[in-house]
Amino acid sequence: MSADTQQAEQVPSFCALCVSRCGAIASVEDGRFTALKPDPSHPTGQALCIKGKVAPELVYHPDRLLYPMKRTRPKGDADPGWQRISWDEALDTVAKKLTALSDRHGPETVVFNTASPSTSALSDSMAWVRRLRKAFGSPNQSVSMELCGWGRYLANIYSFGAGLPADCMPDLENAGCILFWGYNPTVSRIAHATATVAAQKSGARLIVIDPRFAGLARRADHWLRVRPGSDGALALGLAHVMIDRGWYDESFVRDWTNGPLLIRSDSGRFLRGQDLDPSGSPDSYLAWDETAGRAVAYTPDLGSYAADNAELALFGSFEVETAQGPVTCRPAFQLTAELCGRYDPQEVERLTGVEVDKVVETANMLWESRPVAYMAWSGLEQQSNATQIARAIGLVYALTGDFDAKGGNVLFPAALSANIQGDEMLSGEQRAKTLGLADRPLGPSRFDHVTSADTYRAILDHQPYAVRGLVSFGSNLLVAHADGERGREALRALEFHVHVDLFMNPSAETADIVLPATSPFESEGLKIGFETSETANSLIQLRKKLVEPRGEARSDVQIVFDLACRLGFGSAFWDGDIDAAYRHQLAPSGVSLESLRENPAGVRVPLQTRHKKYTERTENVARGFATPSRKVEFYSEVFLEQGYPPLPDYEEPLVGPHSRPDLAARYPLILTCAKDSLYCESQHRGLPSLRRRAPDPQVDLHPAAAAARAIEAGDWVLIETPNGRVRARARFDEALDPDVVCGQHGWWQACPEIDAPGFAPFGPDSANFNLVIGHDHIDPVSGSVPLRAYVCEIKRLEAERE
Ligand SMILES: Nc1nc2c(c(=O)[nH]1)N[C@H]1C(S)=C(S)[C@@H](COP(=O)(O)OP(=O)(O)OC[C@H]3O[C@@H](n4cnc5c(=O)[nH]c(N)nc54)[C@H](O)[C@@H]3O)O[C@H]1N2
Ligand SMILES: Nc1nc2c(c(=O)[nH]1)N[C@H]1C(S)=C(S)[C@@H](COP(=O)(O)OP(=O)(O)OC[C@H]3O[C@@H](n4cnc5c(=O)[nH]c(N)nc54)[C@H](O)[C@@H]3O)O[C@H]1N2
Ligand code: SF4
Ligand SMILES: [Mo]
Repeated sequence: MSADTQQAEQVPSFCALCVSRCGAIASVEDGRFTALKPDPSHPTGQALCIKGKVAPELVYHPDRLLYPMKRTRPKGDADPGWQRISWDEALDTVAKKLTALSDRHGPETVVFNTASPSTSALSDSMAWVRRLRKAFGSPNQSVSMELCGWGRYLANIYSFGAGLPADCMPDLENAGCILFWGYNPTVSRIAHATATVAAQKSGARLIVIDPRFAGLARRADHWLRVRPGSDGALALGLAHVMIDRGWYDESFVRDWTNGPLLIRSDSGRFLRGQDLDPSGSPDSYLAWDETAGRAVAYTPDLGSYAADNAELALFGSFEVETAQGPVTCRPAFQLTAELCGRYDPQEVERLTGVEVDKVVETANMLWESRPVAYMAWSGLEQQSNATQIARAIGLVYALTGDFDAKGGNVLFPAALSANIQGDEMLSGEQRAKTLGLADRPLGPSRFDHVTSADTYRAILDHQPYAVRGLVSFGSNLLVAHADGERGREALRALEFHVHVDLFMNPSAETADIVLPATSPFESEGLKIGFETSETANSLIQLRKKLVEPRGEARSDVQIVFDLACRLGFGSAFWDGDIDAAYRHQLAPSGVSLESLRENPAGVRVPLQTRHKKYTERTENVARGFATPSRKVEFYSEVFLEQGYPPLPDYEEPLVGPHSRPDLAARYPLILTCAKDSLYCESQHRGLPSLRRRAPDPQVDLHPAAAAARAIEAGDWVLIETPNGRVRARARFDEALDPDVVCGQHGWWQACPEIDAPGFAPFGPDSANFNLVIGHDHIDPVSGSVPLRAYVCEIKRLEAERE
């Protein structure tokens, strides 16, 4: 050990730069943060990625925003004329402008927007930003939910009444079989990758479903190279094999899903007590009792069937005598099985490219190697059929019977804490004004999130009303979301825009006021639970401020509290006293702020996981699931009522080769994308140690596809779609389907230290991937955008310019 290292203070910490939140030890020398290393004693500290290791480069980057600034020239002008101002002036201006918009037009005309906590330290402040927004009275907050969380958290609420797989996390330690579907934790959540490798060492099987042979696919028992966006067909095909061969948990299906409940063939609705007898219950359902040969009632409030020993039919078709005459009814599971029956392995191979044997072997492994723990993410979120893909995978999962079972997907217990999101401050009347609610009533708006497209529409078209203000804590809308040109128009049209960030990104450039945020290493951050396991969730840690903030940067939490006070919400924000707020938040946990400050490695609270909590009874009524039937809902009447398919039927990607044969000749390839291990989304290209390793935006393609286009590895090429063209550098990947190419989004930033260029966010030299994705064909339920399955063509750039 060198003398230097010996002198360095070693501070237990965690890296907050992405969702992994890796436990770490930071070195601080003479008030300077110099290194970050893994802390194997921390539940997420087995390893750090390179971004964490070079975090000091982020902290000391020369382009960091250091002072509040205001624009002095019109929006759209090449030179915004940024002028340094004091925090007092900045906060006063922001408060004055926002109050004026609220008074004149209503608080809903201001949208709050944040970077995703999965790709930034917004996790420190997210709940406080929500509280600020609710105190202000706006129902509108955008955080890329339509691209990054819908399929993980919200879509399966309709099936399971819970966020599956992300709230009910994969219990990797105890899993018999791990299923990663459109998820590559080697890049995106290193704590999951290390836990998976450990689980494999103790015998767990691994199935990876990904168009690329990337990350853990190399260590998988089965890698399924699915055609981008055809995942719904694959899920239904797996479910078909499982049902057909009897590889499913029949008692779970019978007792805990709505599979036995009868559906009227005339209306597609559940048969209800009232249908049999007008004085019967409108709330009770019916199932078919095979022993008695008649319908038997099920009452959700009681969670039970009228006859204890009824043998409930899962299959068949039954004539039921209703008050209006006989009606043919079938159990929901019969309809589910019929849907899946349309996707036999041959059809699945035709649609998805996954061979017949692989489909059968994978279904078998899911059954034989239970318990199954699964995680699905970006590969499935950014699709025009994202909701039904998530529900189709939920269907496969229900067949395993492993929901909330040890080694399955478990709702881990959490330390008690006060809910500080301020829900009580937003009235029902304001909530009803959430953008997007009218068009997609089951979508993100129902759960407190608005999409970027709805935000742009409200700004530009004043639909359903005019949005005039934007408060952004991080985020880079114009690069992270599709339809950047319209986004730019929208941001320029805002009456007032304040952006809080570490860097001046292309979306911040149109702001009126820019405020400098600290990196997580310059500020405290409270984390209650590290999510990935019971042990991880038992840890509460108050990340220490390692070094003083750069310039006049403030933490997001500080800025929220400062703004709240200026806006007159001091009483809801402990009069600006953040410690008092933390004390309030921590009170139910029994852990004091002082003990957290004394123990920077964190304090553990005892937790005891209870499994299969849906079986727990209160006054003899089982808890069940938080759905209308209190069962897992294969068949959703809620969907039916809104005009969506009640079963998770497969729909081709809307801008794919099958649904748009008219485009196929000109755009014969399928474009998807993936994250880079070196960079988070549109960040970090300015860090020399990272940029040196990957200086250019890449597009991966099969050598045969390249040869057919006279493209050599390393050539600059154009990715062209019906919506536009952007540049990237060709990289070969022999494991790809020759019809599939995979790009990267997020390129704009330069790295002058190593002479690596920036890329214009718009125009002919742009490398802004999302410019080539259109916004016309989106998931009808969630508004998700097909960033992962779009027709395209690749051309050599020189050829193009001739
Ligand atoms: N290094 C790094 N880490 C990150 C981030 C980052 O940008 N960089 N971002 C953070 C954020 S915000 C998020 S949301 C998470 C996301 O984490 P992941 O979901 O793991 O991220 P991706 O690499 O975008 O997508 C996962 C996989 O989906 C595959 N895929 C692409 N199209 C399809 C498809 O049609 N079907 C299937 N089945 N798979 C497909 C890709 O090849 C990729 O390997 O990562 C977080 N962590
Ligand atoms: N083609 C394509 N597009 C995608 C994706 C994809 O996989 N492919 N992924 C999508 C996904 S999953 C997501 S989540 C979105 C991400 O989109 P965004 O959430 O907008 O994330 P970034 O593009 O990384 O922009 C983050 C900005 O926040 C700033 N920032 C970082 N940390 C902090 C902080 O602690 N405080 C403050 N105030 N600012 C901070 C950064 O400097 C940066 O300017 O992109 C989506 N777009
Ligand atoms: S994976 Fe990397 S960036 Fe993410 S928390 Fe861990 S060290 Fe930080
Ligand atoms: Mo994300």
